[in-house]
Amino acid sequence: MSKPIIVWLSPPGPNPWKVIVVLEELGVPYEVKSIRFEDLKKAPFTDINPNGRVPAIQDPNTDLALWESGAIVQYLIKQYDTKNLLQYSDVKQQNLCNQWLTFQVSGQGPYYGQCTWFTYLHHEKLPSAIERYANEIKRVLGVLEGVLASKSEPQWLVGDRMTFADLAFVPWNDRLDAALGVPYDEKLDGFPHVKKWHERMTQRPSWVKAMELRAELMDEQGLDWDGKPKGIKRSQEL
Ligand SMILES: N[C@@H](CCC(=O)N[C@@H](CS)C(=O)NCC(=O)O)C(=O)O
Repeated sequence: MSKPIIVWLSPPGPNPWKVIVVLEELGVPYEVKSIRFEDLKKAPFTDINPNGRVPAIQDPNTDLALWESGAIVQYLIKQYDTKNLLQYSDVKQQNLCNQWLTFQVSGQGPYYGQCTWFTYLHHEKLPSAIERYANEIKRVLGVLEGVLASKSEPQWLVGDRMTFADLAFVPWNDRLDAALGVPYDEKLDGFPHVKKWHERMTQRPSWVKAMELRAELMDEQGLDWDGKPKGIKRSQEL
């Protein structure tokens, strides 16, 4: 049995949950270091990730510290997915999985993140910025919808089974309600294939366990599900 991998995370942010869900799927032991957003740009975390963003991992089995969720997922797959549970062994499908992971880290996460920022956190209401990022989210969802719709059941991004490429999209798609300011159950309305694909993954024990852990860690930091301090109802009260 390998020694637990240390995962640095801040519970409200979606990116670390990509790493947790992959570790859960692979059954790799891990330990969480949960830190507050305001401590991300300070030591000791910046000694691990000079960019001050989560996730980051430290793997005592290989003496490797790594940051950037895409690099971490690729590492975990290479090092710990010895039975090809979340990947394929042939070069074509391997690289298609990497393509989707790269699209997720560069084309999904940043746009969803910016939309959330301009919707809730920016000091000025800038409708044109919110509109730009909301439109980009819809465009990204449209790309996923078209690709999934063209596949035969069960629909996955690559081949005929779930891989790390599919799982990588879950955390940000699950927070679409916050990014778009819509009810949780309506966040994927208009994208039926994405919705089914997303729900197939969020019903898995790996995601359920990850979200139970998130709830626990949010509670520990006095935060509600949406990241606001407990007791605050609207972002204007912050
Ligand atoms: N490209 C990075 C993005 C990481 C990222 O932005 N993480 C957010 C949490 S989801 C964060 O640390 N935000 C803190 C900040 O913006 O200061 C990755 O995929 O790991």
